[in-house]
Amino acid sequence: MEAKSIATITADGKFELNICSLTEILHNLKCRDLAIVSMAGVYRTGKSFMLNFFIRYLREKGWENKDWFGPDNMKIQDGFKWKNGSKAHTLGIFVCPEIFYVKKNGEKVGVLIVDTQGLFDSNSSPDTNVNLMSISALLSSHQILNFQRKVCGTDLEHLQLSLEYALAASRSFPVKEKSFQKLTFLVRDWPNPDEHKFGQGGDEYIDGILKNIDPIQQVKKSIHSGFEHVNGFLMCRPNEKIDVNGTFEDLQNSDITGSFREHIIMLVDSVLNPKNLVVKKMFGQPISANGLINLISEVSNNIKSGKQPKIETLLESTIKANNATALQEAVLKYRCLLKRLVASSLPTDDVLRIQHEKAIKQAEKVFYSMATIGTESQNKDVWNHVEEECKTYYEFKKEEIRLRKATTRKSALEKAPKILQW
Ligand SMILES: Nc1nc2c(ncn2[C@@H]2O[C@H](COP(=O)(O)OP(=O)(O)O)[C@@H](O)[C@H]2O)c(=O)[nH]1
Ligand SMILES: [Mg+2]
Repeated sequence: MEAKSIATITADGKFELNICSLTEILHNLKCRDLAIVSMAGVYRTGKSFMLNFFIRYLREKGWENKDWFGPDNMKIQDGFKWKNGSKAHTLGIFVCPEIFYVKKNGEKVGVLIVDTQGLFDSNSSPDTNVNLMSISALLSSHQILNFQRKVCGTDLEHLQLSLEYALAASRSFPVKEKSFQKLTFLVRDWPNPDEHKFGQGGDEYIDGILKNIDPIQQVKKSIHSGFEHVNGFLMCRPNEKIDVNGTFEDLQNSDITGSFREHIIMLVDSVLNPKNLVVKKMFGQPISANGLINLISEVSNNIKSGKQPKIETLLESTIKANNATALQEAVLKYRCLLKRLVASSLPTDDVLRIQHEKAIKQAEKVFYSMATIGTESQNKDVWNHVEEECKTYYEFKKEEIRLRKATTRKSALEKAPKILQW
């Protein structure tokens, strides 16, 4: 299986979104909630390498299977291939087309793994960086930024530009929740374990950076007002066999040794164990797959026309997509309830009307449990549409029952003489 590209940087440095492949992947989604983990960073810093372990953990259900890492002779690249390289066609956002299902608090959640290649790359223009980072952040519920040895100020400046959306959101709307959810700074080959220990020592390290360095004060503000949770993770250096100058195609489990292996296991569990997974939300509300596609298309259209997408537009399209899903679900609920009654009997007009009234109440419950982000009047407008659709269906069923009753009467009359003849 190969990664699917959902955004690429063309040879002349333009940013192109391929929304169809995202739609294709999400089309088969078998649940409502999504957790989207995205790893972004400079080329050749071990991102794809690490994501292979993410996929293995999900496939092997690592949270309940202590042998998920597999036998010594298992290849690192086992059954899944990320695009490698620094050429234009390998820069962009890639998604593992397999959605992994896990149970979190009793609910089914679909997990999607995303690899963002070329962020903060010296070859990419600042605009490209902003676009890549924005799409990656909008798409994901957990954004992991991968760095070599340290987190530098210039990287954070790029980051700050793309977090302007989040800032704008908190200023323009009475939405209390932050736009984005979790941001992890992952540092590879961390050289100073005496200062900050490997693994969770990354939390203090990141706190220190965000606190102390003056020129990036604005970054600190953007990050804290944009993301609900910010943390860090420091990885130790692997053995010489695993080297940034080589490839990992021929490497196998036995090459991943000691502390490096321990920290891979620790990191993967801290991100993907269902109890740690972050369900994707937008403005504090879970967002449907449709909503997400709608949102990304909106951003893509804005990028194409050279504009930075405005947060107002994003919020509007999130509300629209969310309400459209609420409408569909409410009408579906209504239809199911009515169908169930009609399938088993030919009810009288009165019985049908009573069932219609009950079903409308149920549909209303479904609708308002989902339509939670729009204003009262926006939601009321959409609810009126639900009511109209339900009424049309009710009239249709009423007519159907009338016709079926007439047919039954007719055939009973036709059969009657035959029975008499017996
Ligand atoms: N020094 C070092 N090299 C790594 C690490 N993880 C993976 N590598 C190696 O770095 C090279 C590039 O890895 P890759 O995952 O393709 O990088 P990407 O371009 O960021 O996706 C491969 O040869 C990996 O084996 C790490 O933590 N430290
Ligand atoms: Mg890669």
